[in-house]
Amino acid sequence: MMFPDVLAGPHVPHFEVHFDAKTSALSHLPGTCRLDLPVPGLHGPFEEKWLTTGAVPHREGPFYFLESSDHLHGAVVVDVAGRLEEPIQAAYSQLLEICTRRGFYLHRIWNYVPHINETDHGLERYRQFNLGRWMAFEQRFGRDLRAYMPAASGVGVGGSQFFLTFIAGKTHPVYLENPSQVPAYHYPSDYGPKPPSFARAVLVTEGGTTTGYLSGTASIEGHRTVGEGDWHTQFRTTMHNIEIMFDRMDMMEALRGPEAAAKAGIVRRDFKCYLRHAEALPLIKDWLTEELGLASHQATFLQADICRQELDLEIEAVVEKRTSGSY
Ligand code: 3EB
Repeated sequence: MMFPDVLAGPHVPHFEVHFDAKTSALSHLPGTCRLDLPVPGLHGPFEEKWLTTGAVPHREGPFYFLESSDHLHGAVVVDVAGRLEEPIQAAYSQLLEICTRRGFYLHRIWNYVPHINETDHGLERYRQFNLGRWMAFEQRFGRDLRAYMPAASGVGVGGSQFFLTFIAGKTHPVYLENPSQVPAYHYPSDYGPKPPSFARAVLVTEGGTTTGYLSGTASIEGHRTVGEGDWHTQFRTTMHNIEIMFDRMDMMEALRGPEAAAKAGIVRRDFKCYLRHAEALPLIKDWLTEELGLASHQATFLQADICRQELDLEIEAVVEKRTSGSY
């Protein structure tokens, strides 16, 4: 089980992500695993702590992770100077191998792709990444590959290192799609030789709570970008997609302010917003916190390039709801 911080003492093993780091680092201490990510912070908490009771640190090749009886939680840093296909396929193959051999399903992945919108050797780097990732899923799962795709985010980062953090669990999750968007794994080849490998959201029910992982959500309808050059339209379209997904997750109250959320048993609602342009922060921060009834410190805003050149923002969420027991 992963518990909110407040319930646990300092001795509980945890995986930490520190955004806005000057330099990258992936390290182990007894009972902790820590990734320092050089993704610039714009606002809100830049530290994430995921508690994993009873977990033990492991290292396999370049992967560092904590393993408990029901979860894996970890990260990898890969140097990628040239084309991305091969190193990404290798990293994903190893991750899928680690999970499968130990009996875990991937629930959520965060990808940070260096210079994501740049083209080298005739193919945009995000498309190179998609190709390598897809090949790894296909090699592991064959024709069934789409049935194993986790919720994910994929955004840009500077430098020449690829970063990935992941959560896997023993529970086979429920995978959800958005009926107003083409599933990303069915995007047509206009968006690259192989589509992105992720589900729009994943639901995991265990120990009396349901955790919903909402993938990075952007201003896309069908498979087309909506509102190029228009932050307000992009924000409204993104929120509309989020509402559709929260409805499907049975988590609508998580969008309706603290009282309604608490009353419905929502015990966690963490939103993260990636902005291509730091100048968009004041507007988008006001719109998002207003819309969700959040205090401004309750959402994290990071500066990152988004996987499509025309997109200026992407929003993701982790929500948790008590589904049994009294509250
Ligand atoms: C989209 O809907 C926007 O490549 O893993 C969102 C979440 C996006 C994850 C990924 C990409 C990814 O296609 C981009």
